[in-house]
Amino acid sequence: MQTDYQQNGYSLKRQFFTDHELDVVEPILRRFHSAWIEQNRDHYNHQAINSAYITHADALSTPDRQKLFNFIAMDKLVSVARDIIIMGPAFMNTQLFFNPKNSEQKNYWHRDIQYRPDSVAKQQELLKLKTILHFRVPLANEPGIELVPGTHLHWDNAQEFETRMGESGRKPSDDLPSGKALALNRGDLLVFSANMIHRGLYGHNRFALDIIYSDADPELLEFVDPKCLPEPNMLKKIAHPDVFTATQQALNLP
Ligand SMILES: O=C(O)CCC(=O)C(=O)O
Repeated sequence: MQTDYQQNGYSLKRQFFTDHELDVVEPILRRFHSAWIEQNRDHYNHQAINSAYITHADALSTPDRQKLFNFIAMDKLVSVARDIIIMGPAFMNTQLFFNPKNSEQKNYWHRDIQYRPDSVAKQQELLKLKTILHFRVPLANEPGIELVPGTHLHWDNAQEFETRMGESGRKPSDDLPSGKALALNRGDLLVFSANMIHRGLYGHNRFALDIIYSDADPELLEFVDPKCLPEPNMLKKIAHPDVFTATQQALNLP
């Protein structure tokens, strides 16, 4: 029998995290966010909806990084990642998603692979070969994510493609009849393929951590900043250090 993920490209697990688990990391993420806004004021004021590289050695104190790494590689989360990436997931990055400052700003349908410098033919080929997963961890209730089920494996129909590309009079924010909106609550976990057609739904006080895991593939991991990975003494305290060492090995890092 196919799993939810295999069939639809996503898996939604309600009340996956305890309050305590979230309470440990939320203050760290909020501190990061305040500092990030200070350093990126112009971008934040004009269009930002996310930040990244939260685990960078220059971004957090050592105890805060350790707590965040412990969260990212906790047993039950890595177990979900392993069920999907059977060969073993590799840590790619982290992102924080928040509302645009301008409440009129529109969201946009996309596949993450469309931002790579690959032809459409190559993107279609990559779809079936490479897995990148977003683990969305909402810290507050949010309108969530809208996605087009099954598009982790199949290409767009004409309307989906024109919308995503903003062609033939369509805008990337136009509704798609094939879209499925998944409202999320604090405590839920949504795992979805970065390859599939999706868009963020802005509103409420959204503040979500996305943990990104992928195949241990150097091509996918090429933009990993080594300073976002745990140092050897931190690895020893993590439940599943292999998700980080997989990244180091794929990139031939010391
Ligand atoms: O939540 C959003 O604004 C977009 C999310 C997204 O595109 C992603 O996680 O790849």
